[in-house]
Amino acid sequence: MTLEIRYSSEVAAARQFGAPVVALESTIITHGMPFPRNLETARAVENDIRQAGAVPATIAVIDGVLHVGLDGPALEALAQRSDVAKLSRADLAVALSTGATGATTVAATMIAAQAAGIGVFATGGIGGVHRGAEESFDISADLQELAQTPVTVVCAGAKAILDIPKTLEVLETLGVPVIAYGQDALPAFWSRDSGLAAPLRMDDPAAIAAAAKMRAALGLPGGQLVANPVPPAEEIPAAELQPVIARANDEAAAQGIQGKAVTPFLLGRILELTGGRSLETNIALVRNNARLAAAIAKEFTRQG
Ligand code: PSU
Ligand code: MN
Repeated sequence: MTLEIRYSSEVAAARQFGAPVVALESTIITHGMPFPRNLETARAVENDIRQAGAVPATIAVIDGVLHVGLDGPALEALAQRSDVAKLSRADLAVALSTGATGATTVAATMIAAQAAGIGVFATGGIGGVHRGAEESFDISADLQELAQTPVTVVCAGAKAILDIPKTLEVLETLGVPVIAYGQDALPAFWSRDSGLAAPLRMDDPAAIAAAAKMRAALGLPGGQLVANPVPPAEEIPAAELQPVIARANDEAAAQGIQGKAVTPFLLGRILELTGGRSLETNIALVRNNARLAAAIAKEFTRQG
C-alpha cells in the first residue's frame, strides 16, 4: 500500500524550487466556523501566507485522496459541505483507505505535513485537556501528536474552553516545548493572557526555526508549540469571556455532548453567546498565526 499525495500546483512548484510552505488544517473550516465566513477566512489566510512570501498548503482528505494544497473550487466545495468527517490520528488511514472525505484536525494535519516534508503549520487553537477531564478523560490527540511528529505548530494558545493548567502539565510531561511568542504570558486564544506564564519565550522566527532543527539534531521526536497572542485590537479579555465559557461548558455537559462533538459545540455556542464577536477574534488570530508561520517557514528554508 502506498500513500498517494495530491499537491496543488502552487505547492508542487514550491517543492520543486525549495520555496517555503506553510501547512493549514481544514477542521477549522468545516467544524470551527460557519459558512460563508469559514471560506472567506480560509482564502484570507492563504493570501496572508502568499503576501508574506510563502506558499499555503491547506490539507484535507477528498474521496480518499490526501490533498496537500487545495485549489479554489476544492476549498469552496469543502467549506460548503456539512457532511464532512473530522479526522484525527485515529481516523486518517481509515478515511484514506475507504475513499472518505474528511477535514484534518491539528493531529492529522501534522501527520500529513510531515509526509509532505512541511515543517510548519498554522492554526487557531490546538485541542487539549478539557475541563472535567478527570471524569471524562477527554484529552485531545493533538497533544500526543506534538510529542511525536516533528512539525512546529503556530497557534494562539490552547482554546480558553479547555483546562489550560492541565493542558500545560500534559505538554510538559510529553516533552513538548511550549513557546510564547514575544511575551512572557501564555496566550489563551481569544485573550492575550491566560494568567499563566509560558514555559518558554522566543521573540524571533529565526530562533524558533533553529530550535526545531536543533531538536532534530538531538534525535528527539516531536514538534514545537508556538503560542502567538491575538493582536490587542481584536482580543476579548479573559474576564469578559469567562462567564460565557462556563455557560457553554455547562450546556455541553447538560446535553451530554461527547467526544469529537465537544469542541465544535463549544465554539458554536460561544459564537452565539458573544453575538459573533468570538468569530471575529478567531479570524484575526488565525491570520496573525499564518503570518508568523510564514516567517518561520522562510527561516527553515534560509537556514537549510
Ligand atoms: N482551532 C480552532 N477551531 C477549530 C479547531 C482548532 O480555532 O475548529 C479544531 C482543530 O482541528 C483541533 C480540534 O485539532 O479542533 C480539536 O478537537 P478535539 O478537541 O476533538 O481533539
Ligand atoms: Mn476530545
